[in-house]
Amino acid sequence: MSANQGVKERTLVLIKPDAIQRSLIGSITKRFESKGLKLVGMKMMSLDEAVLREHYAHIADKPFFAGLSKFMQSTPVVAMCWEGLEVVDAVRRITGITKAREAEAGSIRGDFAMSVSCNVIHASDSVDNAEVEVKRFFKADEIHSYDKSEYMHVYADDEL
Ligand code: IDP
Ligand code: MG
Repeated sequence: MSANQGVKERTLVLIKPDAIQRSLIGSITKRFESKGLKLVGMKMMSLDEAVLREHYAHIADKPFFAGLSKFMQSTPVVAMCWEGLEVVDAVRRITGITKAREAEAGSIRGDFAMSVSCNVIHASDSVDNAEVEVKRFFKADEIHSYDKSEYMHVYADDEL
């Protein structure tokens, strides 16, 4: 890997069961690719109650958690790790707000979803949480390093 493609920042995205059922995996992944982000990890996996309690610890005591947990276990999810400059913030902007029917047009939730709970993807909300979440869903050898030839057109020299 060349020096100018060193790791910038990584974030976790989960494609949720509503998107799996609605055949949106390709459309959603395309949004991140088109933005210029580098895909460094990707797998389909089934989540259990334990990992969901950990992942959603901040809302595990809410009345909707049981329903959310059931929903998140209703199909496998697609876990993705994306890399880029200030990528955590960039991906949250592309994702849109939690209540999808009010999410900005052009965002993934704004364009593909209507629900608060079935809002098609999860995205890490801070750099610190992203680091923890990537480790929660990926083993070290499931995250890949490689040069992406388009980087020289995605970023200016002083950003690389
Ligand atoms: P976020 O996904 O936009 O970061 P969080 O507040 O972290 O939103 O909530 C995690 C997930 O929990 C949401 O994406 C959604 O699926 C679900 N959720 C959040 N609030 C509600 C609610 O009020 N009712 C039902 N589900 C909710
Ligand atoms: Mg969140």
